[in-house]
Amino acid sequence: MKALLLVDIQNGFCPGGNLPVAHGDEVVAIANRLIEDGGYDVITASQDWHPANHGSFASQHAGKKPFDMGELSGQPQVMWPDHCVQGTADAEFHPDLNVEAIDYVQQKGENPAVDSYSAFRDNDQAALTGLAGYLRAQQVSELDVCGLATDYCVKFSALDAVEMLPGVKVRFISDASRGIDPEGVKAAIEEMKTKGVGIITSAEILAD
Ligand code: VGL
Ligand code: ZN
Repeated sequence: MKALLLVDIQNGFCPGGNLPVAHGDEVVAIANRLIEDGGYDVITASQDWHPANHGSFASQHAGKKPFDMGELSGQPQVMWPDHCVQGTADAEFHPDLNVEAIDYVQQKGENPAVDSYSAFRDNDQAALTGLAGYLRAQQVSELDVCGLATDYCVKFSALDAVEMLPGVKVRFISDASRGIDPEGVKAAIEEMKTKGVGIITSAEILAD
């Protein structure tokens, strides 16, 4: 079975959102085309879903501004602007995303004491989400990953897929993804390549 994982295609990461990724909204049309014509058996999506007091928010740390480095439960942590707070418009999927086609939504980042870039587990790797179990139950053998942001949640999700789903072929769809920091995006793509993630474009998938 072939699966698609759409990472965090939410208002908060699109222009006008609280943690906007440049041109983040441009992935929506490509994601919809992949859903429609990508030949996938299973469509999954992750949703960053933070409580208002999440510890990754600079607002929760005296003297910290967004994008400063700080600490969360003893680990280095980027201090983010408040974003994707549960129940707010910022946390909703982009309004043009074909959400009816999504078979499984994995919410993440609900524990205020740890961040969760990966759709598979928290950053401290202690608590797992249900996504790996779901994909195993669906007997998925190929997983394509795309969305927002390449240098954070997309990268960590793809790397965890390689590690947690042995035997599954994992690919990153570059044109269906956008990142926060251009240097970070380059490094993320190099790291994914090195660690066994295939790098492809949507054209290669849609041409098959
Ligand atoms: C993300 C930073 C904080 C992401 C989520 O979706 O890449 N980045 N929370
Ligand atoms: Zn977040």
